[in-house]
Order: sequence, then C-alpha cells, then structure tokens
Amino acid sequence: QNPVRPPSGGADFVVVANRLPVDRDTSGDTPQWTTSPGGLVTALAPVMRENSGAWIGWAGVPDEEIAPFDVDGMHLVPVTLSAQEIINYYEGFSNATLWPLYHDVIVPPEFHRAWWESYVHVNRRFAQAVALEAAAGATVWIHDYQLQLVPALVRALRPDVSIGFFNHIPFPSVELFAQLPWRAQILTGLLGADLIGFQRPADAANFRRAARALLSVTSRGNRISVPADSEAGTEAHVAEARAFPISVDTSALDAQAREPEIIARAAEIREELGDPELLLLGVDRMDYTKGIRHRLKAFGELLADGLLDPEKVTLVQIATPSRERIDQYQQIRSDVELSVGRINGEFSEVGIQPIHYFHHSYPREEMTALYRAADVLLVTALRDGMNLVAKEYVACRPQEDGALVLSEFAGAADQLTQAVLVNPHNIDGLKAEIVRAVAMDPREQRRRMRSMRRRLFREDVQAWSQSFLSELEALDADKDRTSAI
Ligand code: ADQ
Repeated sequence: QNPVRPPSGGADFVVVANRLPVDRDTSGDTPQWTTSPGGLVTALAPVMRENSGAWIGWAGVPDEEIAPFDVDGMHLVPVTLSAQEIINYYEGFSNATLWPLYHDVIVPPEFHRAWWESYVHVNRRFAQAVALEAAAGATVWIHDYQLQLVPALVRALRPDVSIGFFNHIPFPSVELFAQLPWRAQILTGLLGADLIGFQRPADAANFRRAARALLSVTSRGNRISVPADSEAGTEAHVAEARAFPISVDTSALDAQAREPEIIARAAEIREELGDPELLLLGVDRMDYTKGIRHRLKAFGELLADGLLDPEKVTLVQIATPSRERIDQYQQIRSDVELSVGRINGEFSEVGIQPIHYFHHSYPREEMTALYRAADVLLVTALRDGMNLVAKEYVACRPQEDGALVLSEFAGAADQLTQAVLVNPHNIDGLKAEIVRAVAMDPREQRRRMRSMRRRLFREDVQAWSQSFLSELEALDADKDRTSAI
C-alpha cells in the first residue's frame, strides 16, 4: 500500500475501536445518539473527555453511511459495515473464532476462510479511515481483538504516526494460539504497533513467546525487533509488549455511591427483594466465559446442603444480553435460564425466591445502587481479560464493607489480591469460599475492602491511560536510538 499524505486539520489523538461509544435511540421523534454501556466504553469515555480527539468505529447500524458527528465533546467518525460483514467479520471471525480461541477454548473456535477474508477487508477499511483522520505525527490508539491487523496497515499508510494497541481480552498460550490458520498474519499485524498493551503480564509473555516461536523474531525483555517488510511496505522497528491493567473511574463511582438518591435506591432494592438478611450479586454480559453456570451450580448446591438458607439469602443475577445471534450465546442463555428455573422451582416458597434473574441493561445509577446494596459480589469467570465489574463493586463500597469473591482466572485478581480468590472449576472449593465470604467477620471484610479500595484509587482508569500513553510517547522520543535492540 502506498503511504497516505497527512490531512490538514486532522486529529492529534485518534482512538480506534470496533464500536463507537454510542447507540442510536429511535424511540423519540428525531433519532438521537446516546452513550452506550460496556467495558471498553466505561474505560475510555473519561480518557476521551480529557483529550479532544477523534474516535473511529462502527456506529452499530448496518449498511448505512453516517457522516462524522459530535457527542459529549467527542468527535466520532463512523466506519460502515454491511450486514454480511457483521456476520463474517464481527459475529464470525471476531466472536466465534478469536473470542473462544483467546479465552482458552472454553467452546471450540470455528475457522472459516470467508470469515477471515471479511476480517482482512474490514481491518483495511479501518486503517484507511485512520490514515485520513490522523494529523501529521498523531498518536493513534487501536483497541482490541477485532482490529489486530490495523497496526501494521496504519504503519504502512502513515509511517509518521505513533501507534499503540491495547488488547482487552487475554492472549492465549502459544500452544492454543498456534491453532489459528492465520496466526502469522495476526502477529505481524499487531507487531506494526510501537506499543502493544495487555491486561496481565502473562498475556504479554504469551504474545512475545508466540512472536518468537511462530515468526522467528528476536526479543529482549519486553522489546521485540520487527524486521522490515517490503511486501507490507514497513521499515524495521522495535515494538514493546507489556501489561497495562485497565481499571475504573474510581473516584467518580465512589462519589456516585455516596449520593443520597443512590443510598435510598439501594435500600429500596433490598426492600423490594423482601429484605433478605444477605444479598449476593452477579453482574455479567451473558457470555460462556463468565462462569455463570458454575456460580449457579455452587449456589444451588449450597441451598440443597442447607449451608445457605433461602429465607435469609437472595442472589440477584444480572446478565446483559450479548451476541444473541451466535449459537453458543443462545446455548448459554438457555442453560442459565434452565438452571435459575430449577433452583427457584425447588427452593421457592410463597414470598421467598432465592434467585432474582434479570436479562437486561441498566443505567449506571442503578448499577451503582445494586453494588451498594449487595453484601457479596460473585465473579466466577473461567477466563476474563480484566473484569471491570469486580473493580466497580469495590469502588462503590465507600463504607468499606462487603466481600468480593473473585476468580483467579480474571485479570482483576492480579490487583484485587485481598478478594476471596476462587477456582470456579472446583465447585466444592467455590462453595466453601462463598460460605467463607458470607460468614466473614466484618473487621476482616473492612481490612480487605480498605486495602483493595486504596489500590483502586491509585490505579484508576486515568492512571491506566496515562501510563499507556506516556510510555508510547517515550518510545516515540526514543525511536532513533532503538531501531535495533
Ligand atoms: P466485558 O467482557 O464486557 O469487557 P467487563 O470488564 O466486566 O466485561 O465489563 C462489563 C461492563 O459492562 C462493566 O462496566 C459493567 O458495569 C457493564 N455492565 C454489565 N452488565 C450491565 C447491565 N446489565 N447494565 C448496564 N451495564 C452493565 C471486556 C473484557 C474484560 C475487560 C473489559 C475492559 O472481556 O475482561 O475488563 O473489556 O478492558
């Protein structure tokens, strides 16, 4: 590809993600854009508000060319996707090939050449959009597994810009990654970045190992020597791959959890649930990686064993609708609903219902009230890049009470070491740790919660983006010195 000349009046800071951080609301007379929930948006919205930049992504509406527009001080540049590309690039290659492969093959990944071709096509379109939007010498920050080819494509089109990539999901061991028929292309695509960020040090190590093993590149410490590629049109450079654990806007969540309306709503939620002595909470996208089935199994057995009393304990399970056209997601939903129905059928009495299950999205205030209302949060992911829900719960506990049961397979376990850590595959162990969290001495709860909160106030989402972007800047300044390692 031939390099593209920088546009005049382009953006100095460009975020690139599969989705723009908005949804189109067509309920009123004139359609409007509203900011949408989700892990990536929650993490990046505060960053975008502080840096005036452009955000390139799909607007969530198929087959429609939409002109760039501004929302909440963010300049949004839509990339068009056809209905067929949503099937092949998004639901197919991104969510039925890469997602399961990168989450330890919890369900079998599917490999289809037509999906891959669509992925290449769409990644090229995103790279073109970046090339036309970024000012000379701009900083471009590309996000997540849907866009892994974009770094090298942008490098070829715009050698003047500084390129960061952040992978929000795990990076698998090379033994699993090696299954991917297009493994070399994906690694080459990522290595087009100057800085490649991962959630955990183990993910970064897996990536560096895969690059060495499958591309025969050399690395020293976090740095990888990337040779020139005449076919792609890129020069030799050094790429750095290391961990930048993402976080939440701790002080904003803490402040919201202290608002009188939120406190009143939290009390109301408990009352509406029949004033249980103990309220357990689960909040997840409806996804097979989140371990909802394991959690329900453990909860149901604890009721059956008489270790939890349905007259005293209630579980609220919120599962946001997600990727509903993919078979595996229809399967997990029916499994969860069957399990909830069985447990409730067995243990309910008039006026007593052990599980309250909700399959919808909630506004942020309601989520905060739920976190504030819950005595114990259950995060039992089988594999999760980070898990922001765990961090949000801790941030929403200004009274420093409550207990967090957290899977060691979630990235958050690296920072929230004072949580009750569990292996969700071990149902007996999970049951024992839930009982421990429920029965934990309030002083012990407070000691743990205070220590986790202290850490989250230091390591918040602002600190995350600042550390990523300042490292990228430092690498850029260092470029000439480090063209070889
Ligand atoms: P997700 O897999 O979506 O994110 P998570 O990190 O838990 O997982 O983020 C979910 C977000 O959606 C949270 O902010 C949560 O509050 C919100 N949410 C969940 N259910 C909701 C509901 N019913 N209503 C409203 N909001 C809801 C991916 C990776 C994670 C990684 C993030 C960020 O899979 O591992 O932590 O990106 O990098």
